[in-house]
Amino acid sequence: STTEQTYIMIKPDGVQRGLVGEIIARFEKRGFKLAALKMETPSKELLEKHYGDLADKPFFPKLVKYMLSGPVICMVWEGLDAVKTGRVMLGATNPLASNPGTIRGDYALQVGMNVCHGSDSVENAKKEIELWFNNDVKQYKLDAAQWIYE
Ligand code: YYY
Ligand code: MG
Repeated sequence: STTEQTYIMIKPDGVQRGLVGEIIARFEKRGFKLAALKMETPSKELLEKHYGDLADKPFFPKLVKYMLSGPVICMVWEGLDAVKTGRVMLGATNPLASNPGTIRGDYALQVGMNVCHGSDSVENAKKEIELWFNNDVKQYKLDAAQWIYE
């Protein structure tokens, strides 16, 4: 649906490497509507909740440490098939397998520093938007929508 929302986060390496504008621009230019945006220095507890499904993985402690290494940019993007399309725009989890033209395929080399996060299902997007934004997302009409949706 055209009101589907996804949670997209620029990780600490993306912020440090000056990729914030580039990543935002890709979602804007694609036609998605920005519904929420903030910079955050998340707590360990918040990150452990966000990545709760991965708590048993061997890379989990390293992942949390990396995510604590600097501020992140938190966003909600809305539009047609936003969750699936967002994942396609991010590229495969391991940047070595990400296609050129994707964010990870253009800007990253290793899985432990893959620049960005995107929700992997509508259900998880809802959970992540509640976790990171307490559901405080803006509602407004994107005037450009008449030139994006047929
Ligand atoms: O959703 P996505 O970020 O593409 O991958 P997940 O399987 O949810 O893993 C989350 C995060 O964990 C991934 O973006 C990098 C990191 N990670 C890792 O460091 N090493 C792995 N072998 C797998 C994932
Ligand atoms: Mg994931």
